[in-house]
Amino acid sequence: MTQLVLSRDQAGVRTLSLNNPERLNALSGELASQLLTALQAAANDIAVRVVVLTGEGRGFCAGQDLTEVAGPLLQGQGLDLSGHLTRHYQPVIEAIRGMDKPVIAAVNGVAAGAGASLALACDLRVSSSEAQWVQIFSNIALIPDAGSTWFLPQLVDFGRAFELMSLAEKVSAQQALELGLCQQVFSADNFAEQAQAYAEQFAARPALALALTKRALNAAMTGTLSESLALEAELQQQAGESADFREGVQAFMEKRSPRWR
Ligand code: T3D
Repeated sequence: MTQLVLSRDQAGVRTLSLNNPERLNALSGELASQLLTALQAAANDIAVRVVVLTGEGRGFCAGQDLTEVAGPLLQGQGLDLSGHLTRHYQPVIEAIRGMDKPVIAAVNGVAAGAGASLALACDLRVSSSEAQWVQIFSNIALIPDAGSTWFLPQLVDFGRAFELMSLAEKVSAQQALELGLCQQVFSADNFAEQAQAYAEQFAARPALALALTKRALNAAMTGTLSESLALEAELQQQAGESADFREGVQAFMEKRSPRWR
């Protein structure tokens, strides 16, 4: 079986790299399935504190692998796109958002269509200076999927989201930073190293506190203020019962850096 997702561990950071570079890491059903398995393994591995999602070669991900759909489509066969999304994309997006660990998209090259959605689903995004971001779906008369209609308007306003989606405008790394699509832009020359160093900052933080913060932020995106206040109280109780909380307070009192478990 071809390994379509490569995995590498360093300093608590697991880097998952989409590995179909000849097609700019376009998402075949098999690639999506291997990605889901890799995300689940990372979620369940206590040694993994942060996950980085990136791509091999010059692309991050060019969205749906169109060679998979071209045959049946051009022969006039009906395609079960809804089923395809539910089976292949939805579980991946939910695995990223549901994981109790930071997931960082390291967008090394073009992120198009569902590839851009994949990046937007991550908790944080860093971009190579050479990368391009494009909501490319309307170029083939499809609508944005894999969560883009939910994530993008939360980062930019409704009008800008609609504009990017309708015109399939290519967004440079600098524009992505200005729009809030990514948190950092790193030089293409040593992008992987800088992305790793960025991820290690999160790996060095108290893991439970970050996990519960992610849970609270996820809930806040759909809930009311009252629900957020109640959830914060519940999760803060959990954080407050951790050894890391005691260590954090003790370290502060002793004027030293904390040693997180
Ligand atoms: O099935 C469903 O459930 C529907 C779900 C849909 C979700 C979606 O993601 S829809 C959007 C699908 N993606 C696209 O429409 C993007 C198609 N690709 C492009 O428009 C361009 O490749 C890019 C703008 C992304 C990059 O352009 P460029 O000039 O840097 O690269 P290129 O030369 O076009 O691509 C390099 C190779 O990758 C090329 O193969 P070749 O000619 O060297 O053999 C190209 O065909 C291949 N490739 C790029 N994108 C895809 C792809 N092959 C299959 N599927 C792709 N999406």
